[in-house]
Amino acid sequence: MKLPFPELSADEAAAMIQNGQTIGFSGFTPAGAAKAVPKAIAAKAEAEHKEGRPFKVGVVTGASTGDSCDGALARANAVLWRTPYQSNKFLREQINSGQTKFFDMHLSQLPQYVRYGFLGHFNWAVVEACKVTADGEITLSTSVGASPTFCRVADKIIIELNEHHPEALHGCHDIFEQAEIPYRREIPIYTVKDRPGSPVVKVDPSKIVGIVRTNQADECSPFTEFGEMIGKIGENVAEFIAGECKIGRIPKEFLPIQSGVGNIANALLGALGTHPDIPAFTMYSEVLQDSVVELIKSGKITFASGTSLTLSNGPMSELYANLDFFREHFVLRPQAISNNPEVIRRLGCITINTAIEADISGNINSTHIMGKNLMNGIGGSSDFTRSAFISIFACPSTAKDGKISAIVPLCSHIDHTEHSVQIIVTEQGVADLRGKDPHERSRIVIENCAHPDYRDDLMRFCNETKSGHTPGTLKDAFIFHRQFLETGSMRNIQWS
Ligand code: 0RQ
Repeated sequence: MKLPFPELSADEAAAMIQNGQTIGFSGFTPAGAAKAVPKAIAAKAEAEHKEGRPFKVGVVTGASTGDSCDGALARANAVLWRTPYQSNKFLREQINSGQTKFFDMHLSQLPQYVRYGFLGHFNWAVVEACKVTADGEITLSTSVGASPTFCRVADKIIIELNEHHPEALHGCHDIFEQAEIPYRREIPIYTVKDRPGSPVVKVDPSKIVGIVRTNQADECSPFTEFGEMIGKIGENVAEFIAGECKIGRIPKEFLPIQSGVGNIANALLGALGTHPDIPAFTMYSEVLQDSVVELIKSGKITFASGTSLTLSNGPMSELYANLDFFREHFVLRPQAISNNPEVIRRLGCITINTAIEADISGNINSTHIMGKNLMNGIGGSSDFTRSAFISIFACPSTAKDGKISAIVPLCSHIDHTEHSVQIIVTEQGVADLRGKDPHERSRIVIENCAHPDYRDDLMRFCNETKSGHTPGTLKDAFIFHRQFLETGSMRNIQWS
């Protein structure tokens, strides 16, 4: 159908964007991320830089994006500032070398920051869609993220109309935006399936300055086969949850699961799906990864609510080929709703996220390496953890061929404090921290989760002093990290 909006090439769209402007791009992970326009903006930046002119833009998205957005823009040195999350190698280098300003944010809060002007003026919203109507009804593609908010606040909207995504995705989204503060009521979601919103983002059509037609799959990589270590972590998480059901601490109806991003999270969900004592379950999560498709097919997941379908090509093709079946089993919501603490607390979610390191008090570092360099960002992990019914963090007990202990005296950066973290799981076992004081916690974490190579040194740290509410001393709190930075290994701590 002929639309009343100008058809633009990606280069024509990029030509309208000026140095220093702020752009809200669609995308939550590579799912539904804008692809053609950011690539063209990167090419424009390179051309401008060649001419000796400055060109950088503020880049805001739902979460991370694909290589055509974060990768291309970072390689072109075109990112002035970036929030709320990223996972791109090139952008990470730019951030850690100080060339790009990045601030880490809770994903549920981003839309409100944008809506109330905390991040300044938004010139552009560039959003991927599978359908748009003349009166400004946009059916998004594989993610919702913060796109409704970008469209609401931005001066102008460019739509990447991606034919790769079927128009039949219409009806798979539930776009609910809260009323203005202070006139808000509760969010009317009482079960994971509830849909208080609309299937489309409604915008003033006069703001749509052009349509860029594309035909490109999301840039989501398939997961690698996971090894014995991750398999064991999955088993430990599943056994723990099954045990909680048996004791009756999880109600017999079971509770919605949230699971984080990456290989480990994908594998953990798979382990829950195959455990004989865990009943069929629902998800109230943000990222729906490959294992969700398999588990919906097998009937182990009965319904999944998220903000993105982060699927590699195989599972995505399967979902599209059987959309009539799958549409009954999932919904995509704005990240302000998928990650909303009010709903997470009400539904009683069991949350499972991945840690970079955990300390003996139960604090978690999800974002920074050796207290300095950013890995990805906090993402939605805290939105879920802080409001969870049961909050779980999982990771291997060591990293970098065993030279790093993931269990340390004190985390080198803290994203989730001991107050929010209930359960820590490694391949070694499970530390249940509920109702324990700091001295008890430290012993449980060391005995159940630390790798045997590191237990004696961790225990020595605890035994340095018995006084005070927490074990150990400030003097040696970073002795593991200091030794790694000096020698390349945390093994056999040289106590001074
Ligand atoms: O390094 O890439 O050089 O090999 O960190 O670690 O073990 O591959 O784990 O891919 O599952 O990611 C926490 C980063 C885990 C992720 C994190 C090194 C390790 C490797 C990656 P290499 P793995 P994963 C909601 C949930 C925050 C956001 C979140 C994350 C690399 O899960 O970003 O939870 N979470 N969102 O070698 C030094 C240590 C290390 C270490 C691991 N202790 N010291 N390096 N590594 N532990 C979803 C969203 O919000 C979108």
